[in-house]
Amino acid sequence: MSTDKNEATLVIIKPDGIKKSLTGNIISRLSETKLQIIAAKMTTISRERAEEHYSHLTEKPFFEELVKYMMGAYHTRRVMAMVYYGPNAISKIRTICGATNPEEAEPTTIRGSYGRITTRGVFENVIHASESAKDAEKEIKLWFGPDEIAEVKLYPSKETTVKTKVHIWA
Ligand code: IDP
Ligand code: MG
Repeated sequence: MSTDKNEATLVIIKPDGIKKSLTGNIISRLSETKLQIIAAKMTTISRERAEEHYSHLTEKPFFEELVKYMMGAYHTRRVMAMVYYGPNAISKIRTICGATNPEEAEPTTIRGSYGRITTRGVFENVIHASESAKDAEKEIKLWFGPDEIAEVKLYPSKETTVKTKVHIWA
């Protein structure tokens, strides 16, 4: 019997990945894992969300450039966010992504194939993937609400009624 634990992990195709038309290619590579995609959306990142997503890096000299990169200052404002789910999802996805520094990443990994280091000093490495179950929970909750996740109940949630303005088709 397999002892592999089902895990969820957050994947973001970063603005350079979108701009370079790598979306399909990246999803094809990640499908090698046989994991399930249980949430997916195209969205844009506010400064607040970018800063919160990378809150562990606020002291780094490249933090401001990283936030600008993620907000789309150099490519496009769109990113694609997804939740992958299944046995050992976190390490399976990280392995295909490759090392943080694209110059050190294995050439066959996504970051090794498509990443670059900019003259502004940021690793533009086309994809984000959660590093641990704790990070994944923080990140998934930052990017998705419970109703956006299909089929799997990942974390405790509660029902509430909200009165809010939304756009509908005119
Ligand atoms: P990870 O994305 O592999 O989990 P983190 O240390 O969490 O790596 O860093 C988040 C992002 O910040 C990286 O994906 C990369 O875009 C950028 N980054 C990390 N370390 C450096 C660095 O030393 N120089 C420039 N950019 C970096
Ligand atoms: Mg990280």
